[in-house]
Amino acid sequence: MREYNPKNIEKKWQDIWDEKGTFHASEEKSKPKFYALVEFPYPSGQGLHVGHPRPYTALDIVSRKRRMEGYNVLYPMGWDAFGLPTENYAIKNKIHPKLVTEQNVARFKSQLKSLGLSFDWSREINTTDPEYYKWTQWIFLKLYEKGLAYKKEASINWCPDCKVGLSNEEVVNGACERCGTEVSRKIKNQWMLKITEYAERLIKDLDLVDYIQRVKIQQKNWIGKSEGMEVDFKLNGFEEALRVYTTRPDTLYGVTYMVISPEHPVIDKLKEKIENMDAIEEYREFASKKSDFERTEMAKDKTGVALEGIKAINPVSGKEIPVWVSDYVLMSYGTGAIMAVPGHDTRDWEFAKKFELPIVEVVAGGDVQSEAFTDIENGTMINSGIIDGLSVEDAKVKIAEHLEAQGIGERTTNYKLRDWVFSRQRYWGEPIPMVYCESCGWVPVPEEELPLTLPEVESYEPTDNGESPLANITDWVNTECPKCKGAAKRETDTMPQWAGSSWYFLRYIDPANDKELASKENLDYWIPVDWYNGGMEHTTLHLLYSRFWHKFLYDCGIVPTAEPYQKRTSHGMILGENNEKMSKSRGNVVNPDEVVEEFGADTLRVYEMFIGDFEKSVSWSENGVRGCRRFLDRVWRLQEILVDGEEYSSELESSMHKTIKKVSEDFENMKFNTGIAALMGLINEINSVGKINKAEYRTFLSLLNPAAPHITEELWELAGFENMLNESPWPLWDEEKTVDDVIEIAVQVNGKVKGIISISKDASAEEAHEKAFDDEKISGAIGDKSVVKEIYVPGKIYNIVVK
Ligand code: ANZ
Ligand code: ZN
Repeated sequence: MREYNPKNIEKKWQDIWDEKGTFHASEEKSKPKFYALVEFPYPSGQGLHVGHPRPYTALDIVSRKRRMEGYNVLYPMGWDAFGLPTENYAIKNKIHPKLVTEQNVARFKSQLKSLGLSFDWSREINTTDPEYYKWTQWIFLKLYEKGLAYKKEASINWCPDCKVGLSNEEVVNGACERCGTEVSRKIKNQWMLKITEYAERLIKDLDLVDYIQRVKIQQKNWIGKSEGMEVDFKLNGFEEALRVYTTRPDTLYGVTYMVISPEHPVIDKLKEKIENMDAIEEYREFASKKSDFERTEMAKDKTGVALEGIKAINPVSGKEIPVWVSDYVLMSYGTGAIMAVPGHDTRDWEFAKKFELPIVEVVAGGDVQSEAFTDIENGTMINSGIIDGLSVEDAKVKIAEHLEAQGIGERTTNYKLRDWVFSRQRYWGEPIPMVYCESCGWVPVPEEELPLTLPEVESYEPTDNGESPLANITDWVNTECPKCKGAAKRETDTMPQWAGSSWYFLRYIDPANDKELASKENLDYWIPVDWYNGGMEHTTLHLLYSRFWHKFLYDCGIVPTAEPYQKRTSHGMILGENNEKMSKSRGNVVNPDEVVEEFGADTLRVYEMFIGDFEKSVSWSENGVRGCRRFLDRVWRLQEILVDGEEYSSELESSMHKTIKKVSEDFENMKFNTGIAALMGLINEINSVGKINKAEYRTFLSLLNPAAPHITEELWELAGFENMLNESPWPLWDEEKTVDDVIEIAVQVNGKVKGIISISKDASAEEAHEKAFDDEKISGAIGDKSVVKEIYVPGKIYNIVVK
């Protein structure tokens, strides 16, 4: 027997698969389909990280298993290649970002290939390819046509280091997601996408899909649906009322002052009457420098100025209250004005303490002078006029009806979600296909002229005043108005990196189509994606954006389903040996190439699946890698004890069925680690029996194949088995043979035998309970009486006491 040497076999099988197109999805649509998707990588200069193969191998396992089960599987891969790191590298090294991208893609691709992942490489896509971004631009034009893309002067998050506008989603704890620099504000004219129009559907349609719970929760929290009321407060001596948004109209009697945002337009309208306009202007200037994050941070000291000369009237108590300007109220949420209830809202309380404003208790139970009492959902109203003595719940309804009857309030819904800032002042992105004409305004580039390609430029560096480098290419900028044929200028902003990834899963379905983004026939067959796995860090960005675009395309009649992904799962991170995040600066980065070189791709694959619970973060362990290699060495040596036999032997029969069941179920349920552990357990048993027959060997290799495709294919060939292993059917199990020594035990209800159940002699109490309560005679005997006690004596009897 030859020794196990992955170097001799891994490349060999990869070439065979490539040559035969083994993993190409078929155009033939009679078979059931399975569309597995993993997030396509950003081809960074660092090359593949050991974190990448974890999700890729996981869905590779499922894809390989499904092919063996007879599915037509689409498991594609491509490159999300626009973006800042490449551009920054290009600027620094004076090389075109296109070349940087090409080099990085080549490296990533050869790394992925060396792992034996069963991607259909014939469908590879790249978001920076004009034939691809033609359709990204086309979708933008559709959005524009339907009124969902608009240009707006907006105060945006600005990264002074990257010189780029950021969406709220790209700001993490007040800092730029990419470079960590503190984000400031800048007024810019930006393209915006109306994702808010889809807010409700983006929440509601989560009911249609099978996402892991934490993903659904994060999506909902990000959209942030809030139900409350808008209430008008009269301003003393003025026509105009000040409208607030509140989720707690029940606390209306506890309102002791109001707060408006520094940007609130009412300030300018009341300018003449405000006695301290200088101080207000000064405060506005001060607030304009802060990001929304800084402004709303709980821990920050509260600041503000009262509007002197202005008073508001509490609409239920008739009391006069002051109006303050403070930056903890944002213009972009609700109405930009609030009614402050310091007794029951922490931020209002801090503000009231600082500026010595009255604090009134309106829900009983706390000590509002020393702390805001916020735990009030089940409280009772006090000091509250017409709602005094009511529960909070009833008070909300009564006050709402009262305000609505008087025409000074209405129930409304608000969302935290903001429209998507879609402009970037950078070079390396999709040009936004719009032209500005002095007489016609914004005019879309005609569809036939797409793709609108990036021009060649000398320098990719953004200008300091925040214009895109494209603004300097006058040849490109100056153009003709598509409408009036007069002189016009092109938009010089480009799209954000999230654009290309918002629809890429559709392009894999028909990657060479030059008439449509994908044919209807293909979309009808493949969509939705059956299983999409990706990082939790993409839950509020990419996942939300792509669901939005998909819904939009659904409304346009282009895609067949309201949701793009039927199932969404997420993997944990791989950390360094010391349990810290792997990073260059910590010097704890493990390079997958080196692991493949030393141990083989199959070992890396098995290890990454065996390392721990797929959903949890785990730390790398070289000992663990060695352990997995030893397991594969033992698999290799099974050849030595291979004997004839086309039926499972009596010694191994039950274990074979149990393992098939376990591995089949675990691989479908993301329990890759326990699936592999079952195979390790089986090999121990085989070794203690001292032989494995051909039937058993076929099954064993088939079960291990999705995780370790090279070694198993080689052993299959060495054994002289028919066909290739990946073309063989997935093994089936016989449920009865998975049950150990079944015995019958009596079930008594209040001391009388009411039924007999068949159960394994060492079944757990839960299993026994389930069997007993499933039995019609026994459940009939229990009827609607309540169970007070259950006693299970394994192998003997199950007693139920009812009353
Ligand atoms: C009175 C009140 C009493 C409030 C109370 C809360 C608790 P969510 O649930 O996040 O929607 N608010 C409204 N608009 C705001 C803005 N533009 N900037 C900052 N805060 C704003 O929060 C809604 C609550 O946040 C509203 O209900 C309002 O304060 C405040 F015991 O009104 B509440
Ligand atoms: Zn024109």
